[in-house]
Amino acid sequence: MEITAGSHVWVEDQELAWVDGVVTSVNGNEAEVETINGNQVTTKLSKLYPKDMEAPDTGVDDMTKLSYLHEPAVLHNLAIRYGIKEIYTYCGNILIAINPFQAISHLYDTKLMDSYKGAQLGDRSPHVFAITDVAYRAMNNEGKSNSILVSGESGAGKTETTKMIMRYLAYLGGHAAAEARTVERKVLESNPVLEAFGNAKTVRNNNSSRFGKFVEIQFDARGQISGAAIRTYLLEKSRVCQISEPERNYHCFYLLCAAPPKEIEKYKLGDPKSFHYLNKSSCYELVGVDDSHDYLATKKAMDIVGISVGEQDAIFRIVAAILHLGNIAFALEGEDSSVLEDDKAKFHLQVAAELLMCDLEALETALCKRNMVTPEEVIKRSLDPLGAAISRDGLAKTIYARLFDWLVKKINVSIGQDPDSKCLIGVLDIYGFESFKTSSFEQFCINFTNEKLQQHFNQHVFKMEQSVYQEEEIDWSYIDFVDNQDVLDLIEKKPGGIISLLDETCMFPKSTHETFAQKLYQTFKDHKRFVKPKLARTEFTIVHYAGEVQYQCDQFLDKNKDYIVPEHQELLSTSKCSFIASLFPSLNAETPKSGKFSSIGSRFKLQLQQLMDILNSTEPHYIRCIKPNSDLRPEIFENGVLEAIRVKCEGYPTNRIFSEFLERFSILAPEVLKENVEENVACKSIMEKVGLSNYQIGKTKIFLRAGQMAELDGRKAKLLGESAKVIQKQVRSRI
Ligand code: AD9
Ligand code: MG
Repeated sequence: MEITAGSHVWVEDQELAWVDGVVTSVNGNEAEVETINGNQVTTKLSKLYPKDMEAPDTGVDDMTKLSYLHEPAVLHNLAIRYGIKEIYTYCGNILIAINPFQAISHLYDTKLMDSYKGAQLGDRSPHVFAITDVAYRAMNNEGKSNSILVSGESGAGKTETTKMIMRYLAYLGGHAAAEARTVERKVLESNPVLEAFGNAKTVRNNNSSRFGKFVEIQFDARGQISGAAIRTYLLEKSRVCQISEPERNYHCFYLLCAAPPKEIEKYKLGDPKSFHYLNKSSCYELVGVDDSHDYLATKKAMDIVGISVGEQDAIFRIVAAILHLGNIAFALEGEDSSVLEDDKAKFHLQVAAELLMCDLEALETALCKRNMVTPEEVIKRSLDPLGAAISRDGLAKTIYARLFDWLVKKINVSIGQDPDSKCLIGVLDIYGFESFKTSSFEQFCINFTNEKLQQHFNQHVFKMEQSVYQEEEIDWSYIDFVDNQDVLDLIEKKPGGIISLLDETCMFPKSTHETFAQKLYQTFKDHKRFVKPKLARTEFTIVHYAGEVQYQCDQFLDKNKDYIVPEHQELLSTSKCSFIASLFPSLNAETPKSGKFSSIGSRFKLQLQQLMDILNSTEPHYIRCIKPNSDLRPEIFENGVLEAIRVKCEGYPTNRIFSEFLERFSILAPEVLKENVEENVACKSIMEKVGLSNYQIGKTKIFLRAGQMAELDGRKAKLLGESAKVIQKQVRSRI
């Protein structure tokens, strides 16, 4: 569109992201803009976006109704709606949800659920219930599985949204008889249990999910919930032993420290500040969270999902034992051996052994010594204090990870699977894109997941666009498909991708994180998506679809090794507590041999592929969550919403029903209305007169390429301006 003096535009702003204004003059390829907050800005013409002067003040509830589908228009529309507490907006049939960070009254109550039941999408204001209702109805009517994929950056509201979806599904597919309601109650109460053990406060979110979750809710032929399966992905184990300011460890540790006195005594707990695994950050309490209340609530939820009192005792005994393990400090003895540092360390060792119900000396040996197997004999070699501490942390992480897996398995068994169910609705709540000052293997896996989902999303949006075009019988064959396959290849290609190279490095005994980094630099020196930062020796950058993330290789090798120290395995498999022993079943031919390397990265890749296979067999529905800040600009990354819009812009982002188009633009060619031709012919004449091509005429709508709407508006404004001048002239000449 030609931008001239008088054009209404959006211009980038440091503070507000975008501000609107009027162009006062144009000089070559630069323009002067007077913004509504009274500033004069000089900027390149290419940096200006036209503002739609005909957009309604209250915003539109569906982004596809916007005339200009560009970033400022989209964000402005969301901001207007957010201002009037409308947190949901559609972009076609994708739901955008902005985190309100406060309870909005009646937004999720039963009355509202009633009103969405059976309603067509778009009949009522945008809502998570509306999308869920569509999925449920599609499942019932077409007998096909559906899925609802919730995405967005950390803290954007994915988990809360997922819980609302599950509540609404329980409402739709719930049972009338009280005794039959246990299935849906178990499904719902699995959330607080998993959150207690798998969520923690991070920089970005006080209740951040540190695992991915795919809940498959099964329905019977009458559309009632008949079973469910919960799959989880890659729990962040490192958090158990390593937290930094201002984060927290997993909630369960603080809940247990706030338990009633009897429990505190039983588990020999006390002030969380006294535990090494908790006191590396000074954050112990969360605003608005009462840990002692949540302890009891978690136990109640455990009751409901079918975890017995005895199992609960064992679970919390393990949680307490991990805290005590963390306090076992080592000191140097002789040249390179270690001993318990002091009496305090001895006390904690003793308590840990009691709680884990294993032999005290055996525990100490397992922590401080390693067996060296030679052809002749087995020699016990001492570890130095650092080695012993690493061994201790490894033990703590392994126990915790196995406990978490047990919980998931138990919940699945307790809810039960319906083998006859033909249809399911899958709900995906996976960790959002992350980029920290130091991003490690966990972020690498998380961001890999998001790349995978983004590809699925792109394909889906593209397919939906195609189906609209097909319906209108227009030619779409030459529209490019935006793809991120190159990033995925970089990460997962076998052989040759980063995960493959990492596995190779892990298997080669002499390698270090430095040799790994060198291998990456060499292999990918010409890869578009891979960058070696200047002067870097162990860092590498991936250009993700959502932005660049710099990874630190330091711990990639260790974190990729799923490895249990044989001494630890032996110790715990002989625990007198049958619960604990069952977490460490003795080895048989089928389980991987302890002490042998198995790759977390490769297993995760496989799990993701299986997830994608399931998703591909369902009809997907997308919800994109946005974490707002004062200017509604996504914090770290360009948001997925904009990504969706980018996909759309490859095709015909704007379409208008013929009559609407004529109403808006017939002024550009008033003669066509007089000719009494078909509406589509009239639309064509207008486009021809204005000199625009590449648009398409469908059966009921005209489809415009990105920018064409703005061009038409520009012409219209110019025409109106000129006719105003003519009128002024006429008026003046009469005076
Ligand atoms: V992470 O990737 O797991 O770190 P999520 O899951 O996207 O992240 P979460 O759902 O946990 O974010 O939301 C963060 C917080 O925002 C919640 O703890 C609530 O305090 C708040 N929130 C989110 N959605 C809503 C809502 N619909 N209404 C009210 C909300 N508050
Ligand atoms: Mg979450």
